Amino acid sequence: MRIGICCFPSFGGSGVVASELALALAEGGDTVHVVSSTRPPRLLQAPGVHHHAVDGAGILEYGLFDHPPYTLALANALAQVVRDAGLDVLHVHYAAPHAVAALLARQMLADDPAGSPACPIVTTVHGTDVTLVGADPNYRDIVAWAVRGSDLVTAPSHALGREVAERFSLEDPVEVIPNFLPPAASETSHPAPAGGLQIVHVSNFRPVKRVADVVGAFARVRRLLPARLCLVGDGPDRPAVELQCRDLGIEEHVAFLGNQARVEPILEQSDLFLSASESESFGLAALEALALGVPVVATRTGGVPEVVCDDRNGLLCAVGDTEALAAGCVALLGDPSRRLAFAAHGRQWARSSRFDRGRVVARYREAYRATLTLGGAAAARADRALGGLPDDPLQGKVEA
Ligand code: GMT
Repeated sequence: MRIGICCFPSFGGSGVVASELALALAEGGDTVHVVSSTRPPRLLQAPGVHHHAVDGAGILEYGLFDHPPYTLALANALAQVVRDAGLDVLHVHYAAPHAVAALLARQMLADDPAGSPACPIVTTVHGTDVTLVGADPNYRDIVAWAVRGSDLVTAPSHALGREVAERFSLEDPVEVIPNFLPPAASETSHPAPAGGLQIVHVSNFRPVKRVADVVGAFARVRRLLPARLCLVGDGPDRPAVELQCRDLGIEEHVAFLGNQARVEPILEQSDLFLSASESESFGLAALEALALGVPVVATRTGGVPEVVCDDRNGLLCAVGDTEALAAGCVALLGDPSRRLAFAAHGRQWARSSRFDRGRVVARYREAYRATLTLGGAAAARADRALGGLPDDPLQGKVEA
């Protein structure tokens, strides 16, 4: 098949899932075209994957726009790639702006006098595109339009699948295809032992990750155990978290490692993975930790309980309960035999068929094939959706 993939070039999350999927599909013989603003980090060395960079910023030189209209440049690029590469299917990751741009591209091609065979659109929602962007009144209707107009919607967890179906009143079922374990995530790199007890947290330091709770919980742990905390990733909350560490007097026990192309060597040197997210559709970093035998202490939210088995390979607590997060860390760090049992369970669970790369990629291929027979049904739905969006079922009635 000729498959187009559109994603963010991010170090984690949807960008990683999309990149790893592109690599696996290309490895299996499909022709893969990735469209993103820059080459995603995991595709820097991927000769089998064609990359198309989208640069909407050049237009700023005219002085007309305050911000580059990236979605328009992306729609333009997607239409070109669909037409020139003769794509069979276009798979977009994250609804906004990717699904919106894909629907615009489809409309452009439908009106193209040269004609172009209809290319189905598969949208994978990843979490905040539904829970944050999709809930924002400034974006809700256009995200709903794009999701409803996609030929197939997939979600990495049942929790997010339910939420997107309910929030956007989808007519067709959402297909739940879990994220898979990237091949390198289960390879042991045998780094030098770090010594002592190490807790690791990996995120993009956005408010939804509640990194302040991670640090708050860690400060409580420090009162009882001589542990250190490794913070991997970068984002808007990092300066505040650095300040918080200084205020709490724990800065010498906390390492800020920034974005890392590969987190496995750091995970392997760690005894515990700690996450305090407000919401989390899946939690890929937690899965990667489990695969390397690192138990998880996390908040019970969204799809996390589908990835972390409470009291088997991790401990789950309520969002915002830093005391419980700290107690979970102390319970596992202070009990090596329980920690080892959790580590063994996690390794087996994360490497089970449920998260197996070959199996998950085969499910995506089946999903793509199924959309080939759908024709213009979704396009018609999208046009109808423009005319009358349902009231937001999760937010109450919309004023007439
Ligand atoms: O975690 C983030 O904020 C990044 C975000 C993304 O879209 O890149 O991650 C989301 O997608 C990942 C891959 O499916 C999931 O593992 C994360 O749980 C999900 N994040 C949230 O739902 C907050």
